[in-house]
Amino acid sequence: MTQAQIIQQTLSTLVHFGVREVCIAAGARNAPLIAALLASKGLKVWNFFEERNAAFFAVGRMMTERNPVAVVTTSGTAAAELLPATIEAYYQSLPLFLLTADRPKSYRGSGAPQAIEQFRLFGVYAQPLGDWDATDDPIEMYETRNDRPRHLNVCLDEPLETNVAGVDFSGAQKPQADEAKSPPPLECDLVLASGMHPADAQEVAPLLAKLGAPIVAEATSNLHGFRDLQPLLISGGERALQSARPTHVLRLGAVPSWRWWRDLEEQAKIRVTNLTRSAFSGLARAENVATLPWETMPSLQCSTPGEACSLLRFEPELEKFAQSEPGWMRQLAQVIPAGSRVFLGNSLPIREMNLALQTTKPGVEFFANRGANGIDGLVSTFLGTSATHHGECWLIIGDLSTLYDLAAPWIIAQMDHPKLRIVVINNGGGKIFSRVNSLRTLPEPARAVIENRHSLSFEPWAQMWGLEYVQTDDVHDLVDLLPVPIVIEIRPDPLQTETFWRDWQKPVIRPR
Ligand SMILES: Cc1ncc(C[n+]2csc(CCOP(=O)(O)OP(=O)(O)O)c2C)c(N)n1
Repeated sequence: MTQAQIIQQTLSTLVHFGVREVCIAAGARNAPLIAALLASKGLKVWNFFEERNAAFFAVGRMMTERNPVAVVTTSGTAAAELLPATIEAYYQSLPLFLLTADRPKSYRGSGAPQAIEQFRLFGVYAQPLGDWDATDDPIEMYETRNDRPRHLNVCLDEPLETNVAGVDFSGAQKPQADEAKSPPPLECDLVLASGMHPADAQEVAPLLAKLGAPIVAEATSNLHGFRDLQPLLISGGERALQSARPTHVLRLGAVPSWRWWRDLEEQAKIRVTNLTRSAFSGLARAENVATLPWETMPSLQCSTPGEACSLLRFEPELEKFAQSEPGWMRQLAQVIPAGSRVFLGNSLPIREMNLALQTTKPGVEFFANRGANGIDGLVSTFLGTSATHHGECWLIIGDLSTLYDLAAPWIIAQMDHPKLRIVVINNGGGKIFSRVNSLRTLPEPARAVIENRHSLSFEPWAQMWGLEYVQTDDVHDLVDLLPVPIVIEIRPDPLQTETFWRDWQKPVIRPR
């Protein structure tokens, strides 16, 4: 193939898979691809200076819009920077297209400048779709499934062609999902729900109302707004689950963040059926575990085995500990306006928001990166989820997670979205580790290292990117914020946080 043919074939492949949005991070080797993409019609192009942000932003775009997105890099370690976001996309079953420019195949294994082993670079995490250079013949693409990351490695020789034609992306169609087979009837007495797109929550809510089993739902399940489900939704999350004695659990959406779910590993007698868009069961045990594709949901015949499992309900005392971390989640939930989109960071925010759901306003949507539970790329993913949302967009994130992604605000200048609220819960390190029982007995110096304790402020970060900044301990400062992007730094009271958790984590004694 000539270079022009390789580029045409590459762009046609993106059209074939329904890509209409790309995130590019430029170098010289991918300049011909960039020129062709910019000369194309019907394509939204985001422009990044580095690849990690580009890829995590793409994850955010796919998560909310549910369309494939491509990320385009130059050769060498630039391509390798895509790995963490690719892993996240893999575990969320998102159609991320990795388009990496490369030197010709004859350079492989030579150690020549910017010639690394790019083919199959992403291992199991991205299916190789092509590895094309001048020695290859043109091919036609037949594959259509769009539920995983794919890698297209495109080898371009010098002189690099810059006068290349684009293509028309406006006709790109999302490939259809495979026809779903009808699942066998299903009996379950407890529902766990996490990580569902609001449209999926809407789809499954009538089924759950009919089933009548208790539902323990994380914020990210997006189930809390449904009136019919209110009698079934059990408050208290993890604590309520400790009182549960189910025989058959139906898990919906992403893998839950509760300890109780991890402990199910050892409880092989409890049957688990997963109904999820990802192919993963979220449990290492195979005994008594089944995983159904989300598409089977409309034909699911679901009933309780005579009696639904009974659970105790618990209400956390968040008002009493208003300045604790969970108390702050309640305060934030009260001021986040109806119709906002909220992205929750790993690790504490996603757990703490589960306790504050009673106070959220109608139509608030929650998202999180729970594919691989990383604390990297969260600001970028949030910005991807926000890029085309018309309401307010809130990120609630830990301090170390923020430090991971300091370059993320680069893309804000290209977003037509002023109402970004980035809330950094600055507790001076990775405080999740102070809650892990087995680590509490470590000597103090070891705990300090593991928590990465620090006394950094996020004000200079906001200033660097031209974002408004406020540090506050009064939630009233956050009411009716101006429609400009703002970094909000909150320093919860460590003593209140400690006391809250001590009270909340008392073992649950179930009455006989
Ligand atoms: C990329 C990555 N590195 C390390 C971890 C392990 N890890 C989990 S939570 C955490 C600390 C998070 O600290 P912070 O963002 O301040 O949030 P907090 O725990 O205080 O809520 C770390 C390092 C991870 N999940 N992802």
